[in-house]
Amino acid sequence: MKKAFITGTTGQDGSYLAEFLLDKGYHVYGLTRRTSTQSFARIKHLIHHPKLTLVSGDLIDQHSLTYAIQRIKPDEVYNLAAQSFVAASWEQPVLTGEFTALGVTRVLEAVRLGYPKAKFYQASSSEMFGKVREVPQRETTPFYPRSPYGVAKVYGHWITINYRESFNIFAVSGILFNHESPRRGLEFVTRKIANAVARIKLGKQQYVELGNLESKRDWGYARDYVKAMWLMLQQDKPEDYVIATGETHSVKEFLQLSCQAAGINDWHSVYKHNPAYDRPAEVDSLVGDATKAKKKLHWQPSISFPELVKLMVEAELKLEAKTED
Ligand code: NAP
Ligand code: F7E
Repeated sequence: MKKAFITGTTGQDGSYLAEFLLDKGYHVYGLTRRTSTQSFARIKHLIHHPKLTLVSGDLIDQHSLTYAIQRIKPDEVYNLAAQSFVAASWEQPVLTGEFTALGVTRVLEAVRLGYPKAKFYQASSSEMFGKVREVPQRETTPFYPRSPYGVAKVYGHWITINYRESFNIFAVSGILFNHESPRRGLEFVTRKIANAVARIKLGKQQYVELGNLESKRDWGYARDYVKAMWLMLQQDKPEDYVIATGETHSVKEFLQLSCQAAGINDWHSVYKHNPAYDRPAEVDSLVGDATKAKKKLHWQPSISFPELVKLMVEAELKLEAKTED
């Protein structure tokens, strides 16, 4: 039986990846950090699974990581934990660097010292492309990050490549473009819109306050993206891959389609601009070229952009209908 160690198990991607690997028969060891209230909402349906073991630790605690990997001897390590909210990275730039940048080195050190045979996956991000140097963005496009988060991810990306080249570790970096789902954090724009639109439809809220409606992202479905992570670790050679749909859409389009999906005729009537959500430096437009992943991993997205929006709005309508404020 294969063993996988996931950091960030309680997050959007970690929860889908844990499900995916458990379905494949893996024993999954999920790193969780101690908090005064538990953050297990996304994995509550898995908690009693006989092949899921939660392991206590933190990305800033080297010993907890090295000890876990020494003990578990996992075949695969997925480093998904991070301070992942771009807007918060201007408010907490040092913490973002600790978790999202140096945290990667700590997990790599744990692999190097604890079990160097493990294959390692790093959750790199399209935010590294920032002020884009090429359209669409691919594995060879130069980086120009626009936030402390993006800068931290560039560090994580290169230290992963460095450990591959220095220590011969099977370390890969997946450059994933935005991927969404009903398990997305409520602070991210897609879930924020889907949730607000559902609440407006049900009469629980009047409007949604947003920042820049013109920014464009290449949005895919999180379930498809965790499969790509696994595929990268099943290859003969460790290589880096861009994972994206190849389509770009604006925040405005996401809002319009969400309103349509909820049966709200005029999106203007439910939207207000709030400059508090504008960013000090914006990433205006991203669109990825996943040709390499399609060719070598035989990976492709399973749902379209309108289907993703509909799926998210329908999930919020169900959720909001059964919860009281
Ligand atoms: P997410 O929902 O924000 O989950 C982040 C996870 O990291 C949570 O489980 C969180 O634990 C954990 N974590 C944060 N700080 C930690 C620390 N110091 N020690 C241990 N665990 C810690 O993020 P996501 O959307 O699933 O993304 C997964 C990874 O992919 C992240 O590295 C993100 O930066 C990257 N990424 C995401 C996207 C995307 O579109 N989703 C695209 C490209 C790259 P708690 O539950 O305790 O907070
Ligand atoms: O913003 C604009 C905002 O916070 C998307 C993370 O998973 O994907 C994510 O980063 C866009 C930006 O995601 C609001 O200015 C307008 O242009 O949903 P977001 P993100 O910053 O693209 C990448 C790939 C990651 O790696 C990250 O971890 O939407 N926007 N109005 C807004 N954004 C938010 N959050 N809230 C607003 O009200």
